[in-house]
Amino acid sequence: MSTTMPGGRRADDRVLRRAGDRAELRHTVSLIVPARDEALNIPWVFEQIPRCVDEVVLVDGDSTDATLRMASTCLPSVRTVRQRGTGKGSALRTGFAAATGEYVVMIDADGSMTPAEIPHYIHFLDHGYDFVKGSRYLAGGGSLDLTAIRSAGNRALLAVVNRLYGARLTDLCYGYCAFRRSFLETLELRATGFEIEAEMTAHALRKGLRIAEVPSTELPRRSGRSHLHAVSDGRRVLRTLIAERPGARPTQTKAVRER
Ligand SMILES: Nc1nc2c(ncn2[C@@H]2O[C@H](COP(=O)(O)OP(=O)(O)O)[C@@H](O)[C@H]2O)c(=O)[nH]1
Ligand SMILES: [Mg+2]
Repeated sequence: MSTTMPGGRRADDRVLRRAGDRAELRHTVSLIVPARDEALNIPWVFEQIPRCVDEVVLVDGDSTDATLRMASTCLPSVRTVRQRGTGKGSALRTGFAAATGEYVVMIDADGSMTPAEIPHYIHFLDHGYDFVKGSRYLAGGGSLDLTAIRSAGNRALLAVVNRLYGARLTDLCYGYCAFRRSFLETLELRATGFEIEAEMTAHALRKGLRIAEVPSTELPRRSGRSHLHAVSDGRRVLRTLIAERPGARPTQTKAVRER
């Protein structure tokens, strides 16, 4: 028998298992931050990291400025690792391999992504999704950083991924993502450059991971210049999407991976 509590709640509501109870379990979170010459931007990013993050791994790409010193001054508990290989993709893969949290979130170090959004990504992982990607095109998101050429390229590549993989995504080339670390091997990441974000999405789709998109607002990088080259990096993304498409012959996949 249950007794009625103030507000109409029943006493045994406290012990019954309810839908959504699993979300009460707290999972550990690693934040991976690839950085190459971002000393001036790191303080803005690090001072906003929310409490739900247990570990911050900064992956340095042979910075020639004070990136490493700035990182450990702003956040003494930061783990800094030197990337293996070159490019953002190599940096992220180095960071993923070093992560210890159950959830892995990746964020840029240039101040274009707001750390306050991290709990939105965690929310979807807590509720059963495996791979969560930010979208600048969902209602509630946006970009102040996309140039006309980048926006056109992103839309064209998005159309390719949706067509080849039978998906209905709203964004593709955006590096604010989160996933369960238990799926790291499943994701089979090999990309070295900026095509890593497309490779992650392509493999998540191909392997049947449960994918969610969350609205995200991209701000202009706070200082310094982008390391991305719209045309050559766009081409790498396209080659990756074609080579990794469902049903592609392994020989084709191998050819692109070895380029
Ligand atoms: N470790 C490392 N980080 C990189 C490399 N290339 C870019 N990044 C970082 O990746 C993030 C995104 O790069 P960015 O140049 O802003 O590219 P964009 O946002 O596409 O214009 C930033 O935090 C960069 O510092 C690299 O080769 N190594
Ligand atoms: Mg940027």
